[in-house]
Amino acid sequence: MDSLILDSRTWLLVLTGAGVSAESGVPTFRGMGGLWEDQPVEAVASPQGFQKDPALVWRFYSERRKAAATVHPNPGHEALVAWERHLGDRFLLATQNIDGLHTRAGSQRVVEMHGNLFKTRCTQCKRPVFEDATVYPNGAVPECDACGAQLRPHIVWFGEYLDPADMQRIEDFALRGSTSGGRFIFLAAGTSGAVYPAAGIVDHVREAGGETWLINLDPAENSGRFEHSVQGKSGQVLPTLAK
Ligand code: BJW
Ligand code: ZN
Repeated sequence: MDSLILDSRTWLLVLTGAGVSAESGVPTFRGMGGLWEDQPVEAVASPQGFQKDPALVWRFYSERRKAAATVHPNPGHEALVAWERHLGDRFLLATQNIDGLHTRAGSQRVVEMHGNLFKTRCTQCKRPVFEDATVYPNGAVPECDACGAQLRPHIVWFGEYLDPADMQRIEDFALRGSTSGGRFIFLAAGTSGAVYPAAGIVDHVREAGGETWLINLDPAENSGRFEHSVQGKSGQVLPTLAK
């Protein structure tokens, strides 16, 4: 197996997906067949789905809040914390996961590209996003204290734009890494490479001359675009990968 060399000239951008939380007991997206209660996830994870049936959407996220509150980070999360300690500002973790497990494990330089399951925001007013682990009772749609409008989960749904500040942070890091004169490495773990813009990061990194790695249990949709590929569970591979 190739090893990943992390030395004093290495810049490392990591992208994680649902597979990294699988060993903690969080079901992956495509593992569920992209279905929830027999309907496509897009029906509950889209602005159209929320407009049509906000109570159903809140039930979906309330159930996931309940489940995610009982799980714990695994050795894959912990390996990323150790790499960050070693590399400091030459490390950035972009995660598609909304379960907050990276932060709970101790990762600090984290961009939550698709939002956070334990945050809520107003659909209408400028009230800031707030921490919220509430499991709303069946059929309930919470309302904003400031303006009375419906509240929604702070999640990036299908067809919604990612926060431009998050994308900027990833791009800035990639630019600094690729022009540093050192080695710029991009490593994706536990992601099927099916959802954009995350699935396209590998192409940008290669254009910028970076080295690319994929750690995944099954072949990903964008597997062929990575130079190094290790098939396996992230909780087993990540802790032994770096030299
Ligand atoms: C393990 C493991 C173990 C298991 N160890 N591995 C370009 C082309 C075509 C379409 C588009 C495009 N650009 C944008 C789009 C539209 C869309 C999109 O990408 N659609 C695709 C389906 C084609 N993208 C968007 O809508 C994005 N917005 C956007 O681009 O705005 C601009 C725009 C607007 C309108 C039109 C066009 C552009 C936003 C995407 C946000 C996605 N959000 C979701 C839902 C969040 C809600 C929620 O969680 O409730 O985020 S989608 C869902 O997929 C979730 C995940 O974060 C995301 C990625 O999934 P991930 O993490 O890869 O998980 P899985 O389950 O797919 O894979 C797990 C993998 O792990 C598997 O491969 C296993 O083998 C592996 N594994 N155990 C290691 N132990
Ligand atoms: Zn409001």
